[in-house]
Amino acid sequence: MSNINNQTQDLYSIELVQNLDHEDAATVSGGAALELYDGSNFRNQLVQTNNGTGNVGDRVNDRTTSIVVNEGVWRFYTDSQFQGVSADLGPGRYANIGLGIIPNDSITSFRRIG
Ligand SMILES: [Ca+2]
Ligand SMILES: [Ca+2]
Repeated sequence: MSNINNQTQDLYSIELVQNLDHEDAATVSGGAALELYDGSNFRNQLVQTNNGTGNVGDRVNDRTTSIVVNEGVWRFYTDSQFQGVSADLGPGRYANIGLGIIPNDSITSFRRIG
């Protein structure tokens, strides 16, 4: 019985996503252009967004350790208002940005550049 119930739920979820407009569907499926995580290997999501910001705010500031770029090229900065050390990342999954990309737990602003 539990297998049947699981299948029913999966089908319902797929139908729900298809009924949403493109932007909402992307949010439901985790498909925003950019995703920031507090932990390495994409643990503890901080933000998923399609927009840059001059200041990520206290909840997110200096916490990012891993990043998923689903779309575009983004520039990340250690200081607010696009100042400080920066690094550019195109589409890909970056499991630990502290390993040669930009210092761990430093990102304060970011914007899409391509
Ligand atoms: Ca972190
Ligand atoms: Ca910072």
